[in-house]
Amino acid sequence: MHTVYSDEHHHQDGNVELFEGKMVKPHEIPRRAEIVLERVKAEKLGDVVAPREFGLDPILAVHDRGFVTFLQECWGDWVKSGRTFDALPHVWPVPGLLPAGKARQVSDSIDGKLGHYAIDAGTPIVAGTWRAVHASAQVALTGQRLVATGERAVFSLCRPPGHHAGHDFYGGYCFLNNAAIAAQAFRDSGAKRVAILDVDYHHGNGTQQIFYERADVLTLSLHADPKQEFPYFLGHADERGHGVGEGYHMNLPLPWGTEWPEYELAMDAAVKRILLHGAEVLVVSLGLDTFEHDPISRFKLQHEDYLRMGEKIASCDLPTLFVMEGGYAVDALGVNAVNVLKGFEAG
Ligand code: Q9C
Ligand code: ZN
Repeated sequence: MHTVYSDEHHHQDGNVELFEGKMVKPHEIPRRAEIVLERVKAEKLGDVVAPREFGLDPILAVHDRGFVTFLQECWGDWVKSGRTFDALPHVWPVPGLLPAGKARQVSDSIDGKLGHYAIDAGTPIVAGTWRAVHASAQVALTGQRLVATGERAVFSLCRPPGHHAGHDFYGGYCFLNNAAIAAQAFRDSGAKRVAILDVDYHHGNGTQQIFYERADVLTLSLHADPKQEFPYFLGHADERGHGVGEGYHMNLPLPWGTEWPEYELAMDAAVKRILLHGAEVLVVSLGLDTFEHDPISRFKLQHEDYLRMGEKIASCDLPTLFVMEGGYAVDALGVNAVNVLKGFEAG
């Protein structure tokens, strides 16, 4: 299996995130991608290739123009306003704030803009953020091209991750939705039916939002119950899509403490739904924060369980693009990620 990787991710290297009431060192760090790359090489998974450049068009096929411009210009505006440390929001336009019929306006102030586009204060923007997130999307798009032109499976080693980013919002360490951008590119290169399976510990709220009213891209997410866990406001089992998209989204929330036997049952339900969809291609949002020793998560999957997970994904028997998402037990991240890919190849 080819791995697509770019060193550009090093430009996303924040100093702080707001976590449990404290400003702490970010969990989403460059070492995450390095250790996965090291394991890919040590296990001889296959060639490591650099991304090609597909430009902004495939990004704008999924994301709002004003939002993308904000991401490109945020750091410059932040510095112009006299700040030197990481850009984080501290004020939000909650739904009840505006009177009925009054649309939300984008502020001229960078602080207003940050609150307009961010869903949390855990996702720092720094000087190199745009450079890194642009490259991460190109890593996903390059993997998409390789699968669309005949590879059975490709690993897009994306960093920063993407599944919390929506059409016009960012957060949860995510800026552009790499998996959604790749899924849309599959549609635009001729695939009629696409599926995105999200196995990150957290609900893929951005991916859900982007495709919620569409029947062509089936989205499925296995995650910690939003009643207990980030992103808190979305990811319940009764969110099933809307309009023509009704029935084309599937949430499988699971309780804290979930181990492989229960996780496997949820995966079986997801695989069944993917096959029913008649998907021609599968995109996997590959988060490894379901691991028992993940520092911010509370599922209990073990190293070997990721081999089983890969085999399960292979049972869909579809061309598959793996897109890296979360996972914060950094020392174990390479083993767990590559176990999924090796399990897939054996399955
Ligand atoms: N106490 C990804 O895995 N912080 N993002 C949650 C809860 C945000 C994770 C804090 C976690 C985002 C891609
Ligand atoms: Zn996650």
